[in-house]
Formats: sequence, structure tokens, C-alpha cells
Amino acid sequence: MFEASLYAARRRALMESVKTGCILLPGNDLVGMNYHANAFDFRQDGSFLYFAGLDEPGHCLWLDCESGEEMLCGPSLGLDHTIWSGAAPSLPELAARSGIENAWTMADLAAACHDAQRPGRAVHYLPPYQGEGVLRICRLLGAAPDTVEAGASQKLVRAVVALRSVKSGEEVDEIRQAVALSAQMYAELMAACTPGVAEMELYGRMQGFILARGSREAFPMILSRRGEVLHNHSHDQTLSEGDLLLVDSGVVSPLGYASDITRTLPVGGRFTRRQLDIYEIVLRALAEGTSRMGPGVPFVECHFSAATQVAQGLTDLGLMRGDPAEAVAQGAHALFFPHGLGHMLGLDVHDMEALGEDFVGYDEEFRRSTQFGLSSLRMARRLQPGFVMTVEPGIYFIPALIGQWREARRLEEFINYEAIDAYLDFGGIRIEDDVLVTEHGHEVLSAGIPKEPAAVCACMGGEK
Ligand SMILES: [Mn+2]
Repeated sequence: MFEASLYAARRRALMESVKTGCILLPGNDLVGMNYHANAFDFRQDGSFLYFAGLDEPGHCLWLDCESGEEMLCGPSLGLDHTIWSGAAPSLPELAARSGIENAWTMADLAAACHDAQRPGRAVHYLPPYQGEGVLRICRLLGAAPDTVEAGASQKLVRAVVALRSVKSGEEVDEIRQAVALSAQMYAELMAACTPGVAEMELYGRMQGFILARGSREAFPMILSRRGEVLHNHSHDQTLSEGDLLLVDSGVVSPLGYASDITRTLPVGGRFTRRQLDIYEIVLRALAEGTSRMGPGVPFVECHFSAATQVAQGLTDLGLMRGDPAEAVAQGAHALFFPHGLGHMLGLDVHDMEALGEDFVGYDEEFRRSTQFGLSSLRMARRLQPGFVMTVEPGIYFIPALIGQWREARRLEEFINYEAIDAYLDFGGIRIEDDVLVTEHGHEVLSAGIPKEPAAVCACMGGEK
């Protein structure tokens, strides 16, 4: 944990921002895998972790914005828990670690909710994303399950997003630690990525590498020679010379902050000419998108810079045609680059996505587009110092999408469908860095993880 005073300051700032009513902030509970006692690996809620710092399951924070009173509520674990699971810190002990004076039982919390609701005071809560979380809100506030999502407090969501978006020095140091472990993992991966190796074996080795260093994955790793499937979680292929292996992975720091890195590797340590052509376009898009980042710059502009590089590069290769800027304005590049440039990174890998993407990445000034591709941009608004973003352009050849567009002759003034035929078996390339917005510009936190073709090939024991 950070110092207790830091969590106390965050809670004070939250209460000052919400001003009236009470805040009910539940942490996550254990969720049964196939029966209650056999639970999935526990993952604490990001907002609970941010405001309480406690990684134990089954607790709730209660904050009274008007009186400033704070309570930590949790289960009273008895001798049985000690016998089966070992001794756990007591509730008052946990509260003290977090700088909270009052430790309550869950029954006390139910009474507090009731007392607040009776005279009509607002009880603010965030949208829950697990069934257990929905039921907890129902039980505490007497709500019906299908009203819980709509009843979540936008005021609280906005206040939490405003606080969690700007990372303090301590938080950035945590992200640096996660990135440093990812760097070690990618070095290990590049050396191990040889023809004849099964994806599952590589995945197992990388997971083991992470676990053996006391960390765990921030999200299920994408490790696939079928990189054109954007979130491909299967690992059922075997690598051959000449394949491209796309690996998108992140680990957590000691206090739960994530890294999120993608590299695309030539199996056998050498790019073919065709692979290098596409790889270098993605690399230029990454450089261009990153170079624009700084305080006050709308992230959607970084997205457009990267997308224009993709369109320019593919036009030079003969796969697109016409004016690249106009092609991007019409959304033609999205046939190859159908997702956004990046997202916020923090305690959650898509930071605060559970609170609603539009609250995190959009505001009064920037509204989400409905255009294919641009509609998947998770973040458009202006950057501020302390924001940590991923920058992750890609070029993919998705046969089903190409087939559909081709049949409709969609945007054919910008797309050379005949030339694409030779690329239908190409797969996909994505390259992703983690970037901190600073007072005067930006810092690429993952700059130490090789991505230039010659450096990647050298790490893989090959040559460009
Ligand atoms: Mn990402």
C-alpha cells in the first residue's frame, strides 16, 4: 500500500467533489469458478483499490460527503477462516491501514444505507460489472436488479474519473515497475520465439515467467500467429518460419497498476520484404501518433495522425489510392486499422472502462463518432499532464471484413481491392507502447522494449 494519508486525501477530494449525499463504494468479492469455495483468482475493484488501498475481498467503503464520516465495512472472519485459509487481519486493523477510524459490520452498513435513504439523501454508487456486485447494491439499497445500472451516479462517475485520470508520481512509478517486468518478459519471449514452438508452450512459459516474479497478468495475454483477430485468446497453433507472432500482454505492479505492450515478431528472426513493408508503416504510425502527444492536445488528433500514416503507407504500397487525408476522413483506412489509437492505462488495463468509456474518453467538447473504426476510439479528449495512455496502431488483413467491403464496393475510390488479394493470408501487425503525458510533452515509458526491425531481429538471434 501507499501511505494511509494518501488514501485519506483521495477520499477527501472525492467527497468534496460529490458534495452532498453518501457514497457506497464496494470492493470485489470472491467469485466461484464451479462452486463457492473454488473461486477465480481474486481481482480487486480498481476504484476500491484507489480509495482504500486494500486488496482483501468482500469489503465496502461508506463515505458521508456532508459530515466527512468514513467507514470500512467487512465480514467478521472467525476461527473457521483461520483454520481453512489462515489468519486474516482484523477489520479495525484493515481500516487503520487505510487511515479510516470506523470499522463496521455489513449489518451496520445496511442500517447506514437505510438511515440515509429514509430522509431522501442520495446514495451514490458506481455501475457494478459483476453479478455479485449488482446483488449487493440490490440488497443494500432495496433496488431491483434491472434498475441498478441506470441508478448508478453520474456525478460519482465523473468525480472518480477526474481523480483517477491524473496519475501521481507514485502511481507512475508503479506503472514503470510493471513496464520493466514486461520488458524482461519480451526479452525472454523474443529469444524463445522459434519455428516449431507451440503457441501454448510460449504462453505457458511467459505466464510462468510473470508469476515467478510475483506478478500476474493484467489481462489474458494475446499470443497468436493469427494477429488479424484483434482479441485472439486461443493459443492452438504451432509457429513456422516466416510467421508473424503478435503478442499483446500486460502485467501488474506490486500495487496493482498495469502495463500493456504489444510487439509483433518474425518467427525465425527475419522479416520478409512484404512483412517489413507493413511493419514499417505501423512503426511510422506509432511514431507519428506519439510525437503529437502533450498537454492540451486532443487524443483524437493523435489518432488521425497515426491513421493518416497508415493510409499514406498503404497508398505508397498500392493497396490504397487517392488522397490519404481524405481517405482517413471517409474512414477508408479502417478496413486495415479498425480500432482506436489507444486508451488510458492505470489500475485497470483499460483504465476505468467499467465506469463507461464515454465518461473516461469523451466530454462536452468531443463526442463519439459513429463511423466504423473511429467509433472504437476509446479516448478522444484533450490530454493532461499525468495521463498515461497506450498508443497502439495496427494493420490487419481480415478476410471477412475485406470480403464484405469488396462486395459492397465500399470506398473503392480509396481502396485497391485487386491488390489486396495477395495479402489475404498476411495476418496482422500491432505495435503498442505506454506513454506518460508530461508538463511539456510526453515520455515513452516502454521505450526500452525493442521495436525497430533490426533491434527486434537482433533479440531473436536473427538479422533484419
Ligand atoms: Mn492496449
